[in-house]
Amino acid sequence: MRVIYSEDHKLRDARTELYAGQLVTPFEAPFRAEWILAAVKEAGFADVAAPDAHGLEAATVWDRWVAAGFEGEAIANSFPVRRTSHRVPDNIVGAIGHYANAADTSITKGSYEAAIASMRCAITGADWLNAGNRFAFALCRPPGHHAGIDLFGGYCFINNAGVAAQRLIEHGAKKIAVLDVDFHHGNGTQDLFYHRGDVFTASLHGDPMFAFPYFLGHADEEGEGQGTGSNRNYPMPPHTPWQVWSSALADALARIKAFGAEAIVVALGVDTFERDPISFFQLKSEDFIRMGEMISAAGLPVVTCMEGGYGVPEIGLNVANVLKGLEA
Ligand code: SP5
Ligand code: ZN
Repeated sequence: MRVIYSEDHKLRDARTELYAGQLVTPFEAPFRAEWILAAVKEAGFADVAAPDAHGLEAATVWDRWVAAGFEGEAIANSFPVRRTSHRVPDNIVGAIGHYANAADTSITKGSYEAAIASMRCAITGADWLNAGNRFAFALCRPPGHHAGIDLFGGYCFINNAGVAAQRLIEHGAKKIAVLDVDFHHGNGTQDLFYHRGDVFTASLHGDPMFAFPYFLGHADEEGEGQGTGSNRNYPMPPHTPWQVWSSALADALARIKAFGAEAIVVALGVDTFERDPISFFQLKSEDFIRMGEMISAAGLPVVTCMEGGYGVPEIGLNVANVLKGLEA
């Protein structure tokens, strides 16, 4: 298992998240990646490498926000919804709203650079598979699975797992699967591949009737056009335990095999943990070992990209347990 990690994740260190009507310290914070890195090393995963360099274009959002004279972090408060125009406003508040799918994610100085570093980890992880290896763990931070084609939000800016899948396709794979086990629906990833037949997307998550991202993730979303049948959602209710969750995983893996995927990109959130502060499933630390074992039993190369998992010290152990299960 190669672990790919960049210190540049620390450039994403927002002070504010809009949560419960208040600006709170963000759940998605630098300690997460540090705790996870420490735990995977502690568990014996010592092959840690930096990501390769990949293009960095200039981003202007933060500079435009500062130039507007605003003192807080950049958060949109107005959005295109029903019966509105698709034009991108010149005004920076409107422009951010145009590209946002949630207002929980403040943009800050350095956020873009961190997002690019996170994406580089995913690309380097995919390339580890392209070089003929079976397992890579891209310790991506910030996460990516809520980032759509032209949308950010849910703590995500660039869809790292989606980029990894595309990298595998561009290296010659005909069919790839993205398996999203984060507590939240992978709405961004679904958006990226919804009309494509070469990438199967499956997401196991809190039912959007009760959980973020609320507006996508229902069981009847199956893909469209060329992508018909290549998206599968497993929405599950509050308090879902491993016994129920794992039968959804078994179904997803069977469909990934039937689809003919040549590799799996796992979008790994450990916010399914019973004590996660913003989620409502009941997985225990030892369940994450079983999760890794089940995914491994599909017999395919696996690049795992880090997504969510918050607040509690167990996030590191839970990630390490998935990696252990994969290699078992
Ligand atoms: C990558 C990822 O896991 N993103 C999640 C973003 C969730 N942001 C909104 C959080 C709202 C949570 N509300 C839960 C109430 C718990 N009492
Ligand atoms: Zn999540």
